[in-house]
Amino acid sequence: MTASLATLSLPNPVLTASGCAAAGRELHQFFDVAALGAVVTKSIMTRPRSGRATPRMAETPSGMLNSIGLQGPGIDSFIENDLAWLAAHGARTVVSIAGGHTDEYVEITRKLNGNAAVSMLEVNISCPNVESRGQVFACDVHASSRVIGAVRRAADPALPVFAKLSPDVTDITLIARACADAGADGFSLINTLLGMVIDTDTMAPALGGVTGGLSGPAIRPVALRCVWQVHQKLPSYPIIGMGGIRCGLDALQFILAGASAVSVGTAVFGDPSAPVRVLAELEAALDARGFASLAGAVGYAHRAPEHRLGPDAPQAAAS
Ligand code: RRO
Repeated sequence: MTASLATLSLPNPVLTASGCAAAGRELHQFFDVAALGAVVTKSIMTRPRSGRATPRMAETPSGMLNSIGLQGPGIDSFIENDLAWLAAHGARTVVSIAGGHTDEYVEITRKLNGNAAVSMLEVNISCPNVESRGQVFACDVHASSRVIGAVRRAADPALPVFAKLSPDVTDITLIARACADAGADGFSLINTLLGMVIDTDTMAPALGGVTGGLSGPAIRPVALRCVWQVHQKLPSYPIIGMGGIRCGLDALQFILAGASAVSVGTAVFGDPSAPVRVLAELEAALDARGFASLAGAVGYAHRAPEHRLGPDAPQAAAS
């Protein structure tokens, strides 16, 4: 079940999704956070931030809308309290970083350099809940390239830098290509889709922030399509796939589409143990299909029919 993410090797491919489990403490009541491939922390900015107006969450069919607005303690407190707690509990940590402008990403990156508790940087250039759509860097090739290039140059060379992209674009592969050219080592796909709900009693938007990010099973086909397209265009770049994963077979779809690992997010709100359950179910599903290793299944669905093997010849499928 070893997962390869550029220079980072994880013991298994199931991670939390940024924003759904803060820095892992709450989940640790339900399972050992060190059992996961890694914990992906809530996107952090330079200074403490209170976030958007309430209400911040709304239910939708098969999904959830959030409008948190990057609430967080700021990078210094995060390093001192959250990162230290994760390291003390043996968790591998992917730190999600966010910024209002390129310099803020660079400042955060420099503060994390040299910290042995950090396994990877996930550069969140796709938060939908910002004041201006112009700040959704991942909706523009030049802005994406600028941020990812600056972080890549500022970060420890050994630290993998993954770009977290938005599905709210016409062609996600153009953004992925720009990030790859700027030095991204891989991709986290996908962030939430921008949506909204109107409360028919108050006849006003249900969220204080009016619009919010849609997550959960409703977005799984969109997320899977993004992983498929990016893997097809950039097959040598590792992908962490996410979007509505609730069980091992959901995770398997992402692996077959080209993801080398998966993040479990919204599912933890209803089932806090979902990440470890998904891991066990994924392992069983790979085994049942005869894959000798996770790596043999990554991108398997892209194989031409003549190279695809039926369940009668499973061991060959894993090679
Ligand atoms: O904090 C948020 O409101 C938020 C973030 Br940073 C993000 O990347 N995606 C999302 O749905 N919400």
